[in-house]
Amino acid sequence: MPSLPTNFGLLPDDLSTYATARVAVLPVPFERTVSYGKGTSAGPAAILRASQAMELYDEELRFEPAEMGIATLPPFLPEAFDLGDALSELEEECRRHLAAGKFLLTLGGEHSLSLAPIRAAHAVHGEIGVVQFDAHADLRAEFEGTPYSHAAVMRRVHDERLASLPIGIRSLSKEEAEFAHEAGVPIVWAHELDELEGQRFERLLATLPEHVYLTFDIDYFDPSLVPATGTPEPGGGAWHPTLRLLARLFEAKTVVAMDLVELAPIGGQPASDFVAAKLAYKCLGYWARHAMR
Ligand SMILES: [Mn+2]
Repeated sequence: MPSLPTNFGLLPDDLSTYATARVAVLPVPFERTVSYGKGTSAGPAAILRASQAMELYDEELRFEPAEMGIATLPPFLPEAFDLGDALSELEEECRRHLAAGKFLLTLGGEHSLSLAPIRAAHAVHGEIGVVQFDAHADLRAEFEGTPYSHAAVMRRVHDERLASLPIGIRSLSKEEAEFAHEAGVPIVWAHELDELEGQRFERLLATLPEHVYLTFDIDYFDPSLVPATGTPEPGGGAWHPTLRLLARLFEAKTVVAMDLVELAPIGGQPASDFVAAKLAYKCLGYWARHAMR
């Protein structure tokens, strides 16, 4: 077995030292409430490993995003048994890095963890909106006995009175659909993705505050691109159109932090791991272009 990768992008010391890095990568191999396929706890290590084989030059942006400094933190696993307490531990950890002025990239792990960095970003940056790329609405009041389930994470975000923009949704219950309708959650369904770019996306972005948190569930992508996820759904997003949406999001808004969750690596099929690593690095590049202009 290769040793556990601990450095996103396999960067030299001068680009991966915490004190000077603009970006902090926090691996959170957290898996408590998954419903179907397991394995998201192996997600962060698989993303880090794949990231070490990436080219650091971004041919679209024409610079090396790694030059802004990307420090990878030790994996963080909350200790509390109680899910709410565990999320509080993680929130505290996230808050430290945001307060230190870092752009925080949290690597999951299951989607339930996103509530912690979202709350931390809210505390540190004030009013934020939450952009969610996902196959699932995750708007349940609770699921399998806990309000902190992965299937309820965006309902908790709604409870925090934060504006949200879910993109690529194609799986939800009748109750979630009714809730979204009544609460005015502006869901962009997966079957509408082809018509999203342009005016509709601009109108939706305009409904969000200047500061935005991005939560990216890898099952947003079509399973033909990313089969390695616990609850795959057909009809998801494609690579380049998604990058164009992300580029515009990072250009139009100040994205203060993001997470990438729900990768459940499949042994011998590294393609999904590389999609996740490259997606993270593309987002860091879009962030760098915005932050350094
Ligand atoms: Mn999902």
